[in-house]
Amino acid sequence: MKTLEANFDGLVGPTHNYAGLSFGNVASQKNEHSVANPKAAARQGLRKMKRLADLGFAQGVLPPQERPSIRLLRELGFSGKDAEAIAKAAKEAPELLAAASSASAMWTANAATVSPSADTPDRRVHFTPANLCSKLHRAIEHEATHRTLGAIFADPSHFMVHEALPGTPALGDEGAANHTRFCAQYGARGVEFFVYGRSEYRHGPEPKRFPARQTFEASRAVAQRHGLTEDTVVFAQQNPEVIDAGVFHNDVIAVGNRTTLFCHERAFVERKGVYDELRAKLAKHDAAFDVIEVPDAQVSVADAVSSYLFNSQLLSRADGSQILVVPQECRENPRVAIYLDELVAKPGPIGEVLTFDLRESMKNGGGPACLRLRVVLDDAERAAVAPGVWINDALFTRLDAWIEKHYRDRLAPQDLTDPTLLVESRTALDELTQILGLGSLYDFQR
Ligand code: SUG
Repeated sequence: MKTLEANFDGLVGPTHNYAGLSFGNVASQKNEHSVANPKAAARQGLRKMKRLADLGFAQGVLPPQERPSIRLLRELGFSGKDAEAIAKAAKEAPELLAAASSASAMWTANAATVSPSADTPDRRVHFTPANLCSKLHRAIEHEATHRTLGAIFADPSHFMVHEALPGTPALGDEGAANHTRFCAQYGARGVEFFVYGRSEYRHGPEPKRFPARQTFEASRAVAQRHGLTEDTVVFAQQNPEVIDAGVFHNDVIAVGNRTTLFCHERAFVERKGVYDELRAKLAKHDAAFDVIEVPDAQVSVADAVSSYLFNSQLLSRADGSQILVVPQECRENPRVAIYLDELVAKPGPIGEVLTFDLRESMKNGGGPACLRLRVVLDDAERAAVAPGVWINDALFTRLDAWIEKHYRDRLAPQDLTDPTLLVESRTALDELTQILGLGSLYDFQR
């Protein structure tokens, strides 16, 4: 039996735009009102998927959500026909129309937290969709995410898709962006590492400028639901100072895979204690643990935030060596570029760096790691996944043609007021569910 890590990337939706919706996410705020290119965004993401599939990694795709969300507009009191609701929102509250139109479900690291069957008591893969309750445009994702995951991971003998946690500040949950699993082999029992930004009830340090989106209470609840035992979990607090510097998710400052944690030295509160606990718990499962800690003197937190060095994917090749998948911005920052050259030159677990142009997503604060949800699967589980979502040559070609046919190459903030965008988006998504073989997934199809 071969157990491996599959990556499910979000396909960028037709309404990809820059609306400055994410306070605390430096890129999102900096690029507010700039003109987006949804076609290029979707292509960039699809090319990453194709390249990784070509290299032999198990690569799946998760479909975009329906946007603009007419459901949200109606909940907010904009009534009438679809076009009327859009027109009213455009006039009275353009910021709410922007929230209803965001393509943010592309960042599937925030779709859910996933625990592999090797860690869970019922030997099923557990998913908890993230409530994303700290931002309105993201808080509307989890219901559709639940439906999508339910359609792809449908077999109840292998998969358990929970409901999201209640969407309230005490239980703010941002999914896998704040969760990492360490293990000797993917199929062996591992240690799941939950990183939170603040605690609602236990007094502790908190950021002063930007919000901490993930709470300890949410992380603990997810671990509890998935049935993870004490020796399988480690909770750690993110350094509030780095949240205030723009690290709105832990995956902007740390990434882990198998027995390696690659992180900035300022990532965590009481870092030594965190590393020691991870090492001790992994040792109980006969697994080693290595930390590659990047010193502030070499790469500052500001450099990490602008280059997204740590929003990289750390992937294990069949021979056990690891490759680091980084955005092009890492090559454009001289200090980060030098660091990466030195990293691969010296002996250690990371032997190669692969660079991708993901500029459209990056301008909203979404790098390679944001775009993917990791799901560890054994042979039987892999066989139980809806077959149409795996990226191969044929699916790549179909999706590429689908993007070409349906996507605009320019979307400015004012374009969100155009009611034909809804019609275009629905037409595209209707065709997509046929391509992916997922049945009627969207509200408008039901
Ligand atoms: O939640 N950006 C997303 C980026 C998510 C990145 N994900 C991870 N780090 N895993 C966010 O802040 C910006 C949308 C806008 O401003 O139009 C946005 O939602």
